[in-house]
Amino acid sequence: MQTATSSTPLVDRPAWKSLKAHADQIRGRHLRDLFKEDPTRGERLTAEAEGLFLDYSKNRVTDETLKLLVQLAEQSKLRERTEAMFNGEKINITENRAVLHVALRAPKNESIVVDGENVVPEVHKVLEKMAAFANRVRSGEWRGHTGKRIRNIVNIGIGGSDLGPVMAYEALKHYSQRDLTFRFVSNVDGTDFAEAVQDLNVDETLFLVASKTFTTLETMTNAHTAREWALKSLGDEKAVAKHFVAISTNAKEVAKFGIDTENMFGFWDWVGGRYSMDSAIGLSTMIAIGPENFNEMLAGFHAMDVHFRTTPLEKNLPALLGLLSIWYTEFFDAQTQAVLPYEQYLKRFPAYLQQLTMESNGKHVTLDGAKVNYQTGQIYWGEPGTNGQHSFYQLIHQGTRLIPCDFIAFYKSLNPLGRHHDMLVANVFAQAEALAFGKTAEQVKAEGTPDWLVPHRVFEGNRPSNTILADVLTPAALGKLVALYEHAVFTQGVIWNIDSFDQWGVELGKVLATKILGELESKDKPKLDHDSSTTNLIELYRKNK
Ligand code: G6Q
Repeated sequence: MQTATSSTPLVDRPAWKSLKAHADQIRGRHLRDLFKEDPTRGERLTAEAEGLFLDYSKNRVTDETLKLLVQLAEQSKLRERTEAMFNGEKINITENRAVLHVALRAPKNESIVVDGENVVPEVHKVLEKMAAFANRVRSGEWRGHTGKRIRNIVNIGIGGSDLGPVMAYEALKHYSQRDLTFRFVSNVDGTDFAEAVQDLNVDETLFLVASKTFTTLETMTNAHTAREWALKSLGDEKAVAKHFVAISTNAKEVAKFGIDTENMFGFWDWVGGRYSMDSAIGLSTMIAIGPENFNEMLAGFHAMDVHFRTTPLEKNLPALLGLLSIWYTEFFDAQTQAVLPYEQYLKRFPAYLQQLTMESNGKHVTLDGAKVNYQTGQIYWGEPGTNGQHSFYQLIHQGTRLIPCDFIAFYKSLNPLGRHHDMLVANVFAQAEALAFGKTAEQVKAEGTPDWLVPHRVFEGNRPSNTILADVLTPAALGKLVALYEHAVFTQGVIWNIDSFDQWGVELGKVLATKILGELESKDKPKLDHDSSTTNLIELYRKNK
């Protein structure tokens, strides 16, 4: 069963037309004036849920904008489509799959039915198996082939089977068991594997081979290299059972690799790679922080799921974030969105979001296969503050492009050291303020700046940002933050009427290189039938390799 999507093309929906006309007025207005006209704006244009506070007042919007954006969401059937997702309908239409990352964090007593079966008990069964295993590794009960306790965990995976685990490990390092070392190998570049294991003792190393399909070239190549590396020292094939576990949906391939399917942690086709950090793909996270913290993280995700599903759109954090990015993408020609966490532990968060957002919404046709006549898929990027301030912020402040920013900060630091945290947070507020209000020529002149230098020192301002604040970076807070963006991406995808859950571009990459690999490796140099550039590059490589 498919819940109806909006049958009216996006640009024909009444709210879209109204927004278009409205944007023509708003473009000429400065945030300085919007704030002057309404002294309560900074308190009013905020929303709070589950301990996340969102200040969206420094956006180029008025109450009318928000009203129209909410109407657009309604006319795009955001509510209906949200229900369809939560109810397990096959909303990933090009792969004919349900999209149920929300089931991965559903409490035990909930029921979510896919193809006639409640999937929640299955989810909890795997979580329990993961917890038992994680506890055995953490306590030292799980031993390697030579009887030594495991001290190193190496996750081998790529894309969705890597970015979530790395991001979560870094984000929650504070809560991790410090006598365990974690490494993440993703790239098919041999350097990644070589560097990851060069100082590790094989007796004490456990590999988690994380691959939904268990056929991904990079992961399987790294996994085989790991197997050779381990067996070179350990000798005995039996060692594989002690030093390798698999996280996959493909039991057949796992067995073929030589991993006992007893040591396999499963998940399901309704978990997309980039939405899989709460599934068994999160095993490295669970080993690092322990099952209790992992469950706290899941509870954080779930709290945001409930908020998204039940809160009116005007106060709905993910919906607001998603709608604001639609506003800038469609009506202000914004190409990119900066994500700027002022929290060192979130250093991999922008990279994680890049996949989540761009793989989901980088699509050129609607659900019906018609070419879109509007922009989709903003480019997400960013670095933690304050580092970014000393590099690319210049362009955000004084360049010619409009780059909406999401600032993320916490009231408390996990490492309170002298004045560090106040300084860090002072920078968040100062940056958002400077972006919004800028500095006029009069202000620059009044500082005694010579006339010729004035234009260079003027900041136009009127550059939008959101500020997201939370108490402290806990596992639950991380869960809420990730779910916030997951549902913001969903909101965007619904408005754009695209399939946010397939990834044919990634699939293409998985097969493209195979043919050329054969041509690079073949001794008898087969005849090439590529374009002249590719042919030339292949020949150069063959000659010089
Ligand atoms: C995510 C994508 C992609 C995928 C990787 C790894 O949504 O589908 O990034 O996660 O290509 O795939 P496997 O887990 O199957 O190895």
